[in-house]
Amino acid sequence: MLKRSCIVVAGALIAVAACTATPVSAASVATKGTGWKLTSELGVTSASPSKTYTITFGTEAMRKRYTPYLTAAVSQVNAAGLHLRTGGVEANDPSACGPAYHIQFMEMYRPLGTPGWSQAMPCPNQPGGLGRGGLVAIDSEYWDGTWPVKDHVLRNTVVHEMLHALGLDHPNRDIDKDGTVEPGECVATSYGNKPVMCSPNGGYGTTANKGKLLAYDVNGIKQLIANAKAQGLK
Ligand SMILES: [Ca+2]
Ligand SMILES: [Zn+2]
Repeated sequence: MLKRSCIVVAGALIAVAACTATPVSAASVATKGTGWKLTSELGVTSASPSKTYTITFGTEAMRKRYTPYLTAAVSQVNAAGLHLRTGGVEANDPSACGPAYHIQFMEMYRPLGTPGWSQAMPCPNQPGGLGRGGLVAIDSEYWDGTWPVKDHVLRNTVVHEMLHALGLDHPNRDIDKDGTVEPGECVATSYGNKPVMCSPNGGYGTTANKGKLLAYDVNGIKQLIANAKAQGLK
């Protein structure tokens, strides 16, 4: 089974992220709701209503590989009020954030050290909690034949990680009240579909909808923008 994680990419960034989250103080800022959760732990709870976030890729091969997987999700994010586009090739460093409002895709062999795990995070602890992009490290094992992944899982994973970089966290919660938040324990639609941000392996399984956000995830994006506006962040 494919697994995913949201916490860290590597190096210096980890220490910052793990140790010093900026508290959210404004009463008007909401950080979680039904089927969505924002990245309060990393100090990112808003997204700019005016800037455009650009997804870039470490190589041309990656750009060609991932852009089609992201197209539908990018449209949905824009429809929700967050300006997002796929861009070109850009050098990146897994231990540091890139240019402002960039989401940098890279491939790494087991970025978390665990087979099948990919990772992503927003640049942590931004002023006012306003996200400025982040880093995505896709496990290279999906592509070298050592970790076969179903197509819909792969597409959902790529979108899931991108949304982490924008500021969405896992919405898993203890629905069955057994005292533990379990893998896959997320709200679901009447058809059994869970948020693409549900960990692990959320999102639609159908050909028509793989790689798309559910309404739960869209509500999270909308809240990132609403939180910025509520605080007067541009
Ligand atoms: Ca539980
Ligand atoms: Zn995740």
